[in-house]
Amino acid sequence: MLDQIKFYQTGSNTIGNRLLNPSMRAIQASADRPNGLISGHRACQGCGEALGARYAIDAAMRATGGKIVVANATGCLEVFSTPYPESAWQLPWIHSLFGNSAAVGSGIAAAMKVRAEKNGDAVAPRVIAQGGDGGTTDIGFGPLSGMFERNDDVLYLCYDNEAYMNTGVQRSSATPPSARTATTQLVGEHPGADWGKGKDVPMIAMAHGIPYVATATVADLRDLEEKVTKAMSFHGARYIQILTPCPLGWGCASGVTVTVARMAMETGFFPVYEAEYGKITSVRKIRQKQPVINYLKLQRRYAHLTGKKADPNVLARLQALCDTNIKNFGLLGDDEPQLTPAAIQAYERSNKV
Ligand SMILES: Cc1ncc(C[n+]2csc(CCOP(=O)(O)OP(=O)(O)O)c2C)c(N)n1
Ligand code: SF4
Ligand SMILES: [Mg+2]
Repeated sequence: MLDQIKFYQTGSNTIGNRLLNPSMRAIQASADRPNGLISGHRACQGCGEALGARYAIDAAMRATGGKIVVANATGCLEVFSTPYPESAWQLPWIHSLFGNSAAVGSGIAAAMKVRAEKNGDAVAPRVIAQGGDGGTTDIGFGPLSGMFERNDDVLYLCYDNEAYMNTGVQRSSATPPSARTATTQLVGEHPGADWGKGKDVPMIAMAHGIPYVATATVADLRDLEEKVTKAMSFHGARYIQILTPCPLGWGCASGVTVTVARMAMETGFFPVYEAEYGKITSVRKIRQKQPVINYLKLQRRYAHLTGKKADPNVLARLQALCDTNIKNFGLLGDDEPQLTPAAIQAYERSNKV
């Protein structure tokens, strides 16, 4: 038992609340509070993923009376929360492979259902599968689509930081165009990530017609909590994609994580909405519309677009992308969303101009 809290790495015995005398544990570690992810993890300062996971999982715990099991894909969230032999999770939690957390979630949900039926339990524990954007939009995409198609009783949470952060900031299918990553360098005629590539997984999830799909950001944590709570009121496949800025990969100060996420919403860069059975049911309106440059200039991954040598055509293209989102999702004033499931493909194409 350690008797002194240290907030720095000390080999394999780095501090974890579970190793501390109960009187020394952080208040968040109290068994009476629904704190799924507690102190002792090793996320970078200002990590949007740690913030998002904390609020999302706590909301799910509250909604289910603590009866949840979480399957977590490989990625920053898994790595920083479970430094062997410790864990910062205070709930049943399993590390799947990088690409199969949706499949592991599906399997657990099936097993829980059978067990509850056998035992005559009124309710079975609920299941959450989660992962980063790489694990979700790329390598885990097949199992995720299978989970949607079978309508398995799993809530999938994608923590979207728009690249493979844990392995050194490589491009994923969620990396926005023109962003610099380790694999989309500032070279050639079109520096940064290519245009015309990538996947809009919330839209793809909607096209599966599953009960509930939503997007959220860490700039509006109450909205995130409400969406997770609502997701837990449905059975069947559900999907929430949470924009979680990564100070390291995005090149922003650790103190502006929430500001950057808010700017992603206020520019229309990241539309925030929810949908039931393939139809948009609500959108989070822009409160104070911002030009895209105000979002870009907070991040060094876009430094080539904010200095004197910035290409005005690329900036205009990024602004057009935001404007298209604003129009399609009805993000301003009393505008209605224009997207229907049938229009999703057209939307996909229009965002790739
Ligand atoms: C099959 C397989 N391929 C590659 C890896 C290496 N790997 C571990 S984490 C990771 C990146 C995760 O990116 P993402 O899912 O976006 O999560 P983030 O770290 O950004 O939160 C990769 C490529 C692996 N663990 N397993
Ligand atoms: S690299 Fe990014 S996602 Fe990973 S722990 Fe650090 S801030 Fe979080
Ligand atoms: Mg990622």
